[in-house]
Amino acid sequence: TQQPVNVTVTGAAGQIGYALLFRIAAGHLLGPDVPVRLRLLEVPQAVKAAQGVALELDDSAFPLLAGIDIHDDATAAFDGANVALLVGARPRTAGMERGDLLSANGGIFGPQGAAINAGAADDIRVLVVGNPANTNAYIAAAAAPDVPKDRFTAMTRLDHNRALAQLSARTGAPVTEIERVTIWGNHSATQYPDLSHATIGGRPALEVVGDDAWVRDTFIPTVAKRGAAIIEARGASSAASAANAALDHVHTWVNGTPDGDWTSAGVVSDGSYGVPEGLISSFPVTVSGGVLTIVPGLEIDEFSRGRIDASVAELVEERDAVRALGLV
Ligand code: NAX
Repeated sequence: TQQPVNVTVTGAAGQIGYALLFRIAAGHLLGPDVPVRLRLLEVPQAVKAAQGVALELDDSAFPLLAGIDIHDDATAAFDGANVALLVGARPRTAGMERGDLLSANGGIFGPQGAAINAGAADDIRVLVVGNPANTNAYIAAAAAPDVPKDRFTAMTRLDHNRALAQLSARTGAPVTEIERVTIWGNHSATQYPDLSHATIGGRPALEVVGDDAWVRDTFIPTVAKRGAAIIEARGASSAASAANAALDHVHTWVNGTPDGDWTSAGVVSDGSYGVPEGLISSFPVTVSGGVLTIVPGLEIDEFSRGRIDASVAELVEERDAVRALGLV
């Protein structure tokens, strides 16, 4: 029988944590044959709530769940971790300046990166969900000099899935027929959901849609502002869909992308598509043998160029701000 895979989840007592942990334990992260040991990291004041979640995990009698440890110390929580889902973050509160937000998160993701560097397993894969996700991943990677940079990723899979869903609703095509949708840039309102390479049943998606104005004026803003629409409707931010996207991200990272298709993920830039090297930006990526590769050589038209550049400019600003604050 296989050794359990150690999965560390931060922010375990939060709302995404509550939607995520039960599905990990049910095998939706790594598959139905892989036992998992959950390592929950929380701030001290939320440890009791995390213990409550652990009681419910116990009560689910998941056959694949090999154990649960609860920590308020990052070094212990990441020791031996194979997969790390960094969900807990400092949210922006009213009146908070960007510098304060980045500083507060630097104080979380710097030490967590250092703890990953110190003790995670050699095959560690890190997904940052907590916002600002791209820059938090950048900070964590910078604090982990001994871990290959390509093991740090930021989540744009929720945006990718939202794009699939919007395109499916518009065209009536099932999501399974839609391929090669891309989210570029930052996981923020500046992101660029790009249909210019997408296909539906093998046909160019833009041809099937046949309405550039819809793409520009409805599709792109609907995907980019979906988070706000969920808050407006639900009175709380996306949780189950975010958890689902985190599972999809890691599942794809481990199991690969289907032939001919790709996914979207925030990965360290190699300078492709004019994105400055080292930034964690969303790209179209394929996965084979557990390795993420930015899809090379796509043609970028003028509209796409402007949208990618605008989102990447925001990432550059965030990077410069965390540098100026001495966080990296
Ligand atoms: P919650 O506020 O419900 O939960 C966050 C949890 O993190 C809390 O229990 C808190 O105690 C914990 N936490 C804070 N600092 C911590 C630390 N240093 N170590 C360990 N735990 C810590 O937020 P939730 O709705 O679960 O969202 C979590 C994060 O995901 C937020 O930053 C949110 O903005 C981000 N999201 C990112 C998405 C993405 O697509 N990348 C989409 C969903 C979500 O908005």
